[in-house]
Amino acid sequence: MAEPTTEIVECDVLVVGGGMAGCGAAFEATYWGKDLRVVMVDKAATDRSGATGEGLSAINCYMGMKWGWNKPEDYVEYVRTDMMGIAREDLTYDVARHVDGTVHMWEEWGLPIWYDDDGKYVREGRWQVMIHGESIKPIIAEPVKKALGPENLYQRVFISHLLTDADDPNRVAGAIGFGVRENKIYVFKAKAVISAAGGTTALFRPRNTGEGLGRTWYSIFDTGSVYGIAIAAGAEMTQMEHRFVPARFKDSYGPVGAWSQLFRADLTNAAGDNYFINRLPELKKYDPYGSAFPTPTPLRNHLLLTEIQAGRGPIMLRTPEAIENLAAGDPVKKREVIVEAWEDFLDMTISQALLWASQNIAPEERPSEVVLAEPYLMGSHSGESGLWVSGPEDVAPDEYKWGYSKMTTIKGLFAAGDGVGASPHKFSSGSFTEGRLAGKAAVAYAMDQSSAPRVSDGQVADLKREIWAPLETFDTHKGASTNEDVNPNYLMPRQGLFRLQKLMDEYAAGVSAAFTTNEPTLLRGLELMGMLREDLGKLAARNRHELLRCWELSHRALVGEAHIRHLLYRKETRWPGFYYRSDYPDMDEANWKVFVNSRYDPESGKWDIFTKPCLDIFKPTSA
Ligand code: SFD
Ligand code: AMP
Repeated sequence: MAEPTTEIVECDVLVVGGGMAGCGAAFEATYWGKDLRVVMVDKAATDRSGATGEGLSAINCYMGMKWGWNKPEDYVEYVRTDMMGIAREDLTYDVARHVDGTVHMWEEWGLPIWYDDDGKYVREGRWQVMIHGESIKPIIAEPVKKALGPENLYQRVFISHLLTDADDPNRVAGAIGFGVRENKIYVFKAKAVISAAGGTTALFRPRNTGEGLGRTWYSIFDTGSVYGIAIAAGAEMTQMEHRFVPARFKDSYGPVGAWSQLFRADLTNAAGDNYFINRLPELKKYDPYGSAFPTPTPLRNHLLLTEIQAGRGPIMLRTPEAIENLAAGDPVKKREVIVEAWEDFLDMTISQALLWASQNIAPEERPSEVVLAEPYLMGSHSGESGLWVSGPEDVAPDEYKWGYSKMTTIKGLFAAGDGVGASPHKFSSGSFTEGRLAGKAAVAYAMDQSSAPRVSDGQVADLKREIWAPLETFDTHKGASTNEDVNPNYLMPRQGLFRLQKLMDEYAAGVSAAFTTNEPTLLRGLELMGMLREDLGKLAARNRHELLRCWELSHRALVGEAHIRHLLYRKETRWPGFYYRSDYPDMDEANWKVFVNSRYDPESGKWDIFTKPCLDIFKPTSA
């Protein structure tokens, strides 16, 4: 592979990632920073990149304040309870109080939202509204691209590292990456950087392997970069032990929310019994969360998993009865419900509709199997791993406030969406909203800087060499074996990915370990992770596509290591159904109702893990 050329891009605010949070950040930053240069860089094509690129069927975070449905405080209570008590209330409140404005703006931009006969949005559940959302991403991307201007949007450029100030390693100075379709290294110099590069998919061995590999629930664009680039730069992380294990339709990962809330379908065991209702008393042990309504997500999983472990699976989602109940004997209504059922998947998870078609499953005739998927590390759905950020100045207590809102512990580095930890249940609308808040704060920060950070030529030269190394490794050693995939001198990213996924699955409480681990298992996993990360220095790439895979893998591995270290540190089982510590099987409110935070020191390579208080800001009213 030829030497890459280098393009230097100078800007004030750099947004990394063009998904929900990135689009929100870029839109707001261009509004407030009219005299500034705002640049957005996306590893893919923004029209279809990120988790919403494949479409959505609902907006899962909407208060409905104009109709008096909910107050932001109500959402804080719901989120806190769903997280079994551990969430940053200031961050949740900040999103909740602004999210309706985002949804109304999207509607003006052309997003079709369902209306009922009273002229109100159709609600899926208390916080969710239904949309015809197959095209949600291009609809949102269009005005954002217009606000930015084509000269400020870099697509198909993968960011691999952050740059730091030559005089202050704790101040961000930009980011570096490479064009996946051109032989070019990009050096973005910026006063403020907003990291909005999505969550982590395919960190664990997925349920679908072989011919099904690549069909996952969460977005295949989201390969851990939002955490990987920040950890490597020394940013403080929070709740990296947390993960989201979604209950999903088997094999194609169709989401269950519309079925449980809009269509009100029951889940039953093989005998047709409603195991959920029967097992509810078991959750008392997790009070006050165990008796909350709705039952927190991990506890719903826990009931499903324990029923299967008791030998009473498979668990079936009773679609025929749900459709029959809603139709109440009216054939026209029944047809309407069936159409809505198919649209749910055609809007959001087309492969689930294909699976139904290919397996002759008509939802009005046959129930579908539901399983727990492999874990995902993310901060926007029912997961709360991510960066530790400063809270909003009017709500955050001093413990959670050290500067501009959404700024991480690195000066000038902001985060949003999946990137922000302890701030879950944002979904599409909340991630965009959090991006907007970060965008506005990053503009204020950039304007307050009397001088731009200094990027050292040495740092850039070192990183350029490091980024391109897998291509050189391949060129140097490719003749040593007859099969390019197998070579004593290097490791291909595909093999590395399988090794990482196996390790996480077996040692860090994946599917094959029944989501269970303990200290000796984690310690062995950490040892193996050390060897894997050492070997990643020998990654080889035949082309830029594989180079992308190499850097995605490096980010994933760093996320995996952070996850194992955090799992080790928290000595309790707080989220049964997401993971179990067999050596500490109980929830321990007295000692562990705290955030677990960490910082990797890029100089020494050492990790520091510690706790931060989990403060009640808004009084619980019911949970
Ligand atoms: O049913 C780099 N989500 C749902 N949200 C809803 O509101 N309603 C739903 O119905 C939802 N469901 C759902 C959802 C997602 C998926 C995949 C399915 C179903 C099948 C969740 C939301 O989509 C999610 O919360 C937000 O999109 C999160 O926003 P954000 O911005 O944090 O992540 P992103 O949108 O994936 O964007 C990431 C961007 O980063 C880019 N990127 N760019 C440069 N360099 C790198 N190194 C990069 N790495 C990544 C990506 O290209 C992308 O642009 S349901 O299941 O609940
Ligand atoms: P999902 O389709 O599982 O991603 O869920 C979509 C939305 O519905 C999220 O806000 C979930 O927390 C919520 N949800 C899913 N299942 C249930 C349930 N059984 N009870 C209450 N809320 C649910």
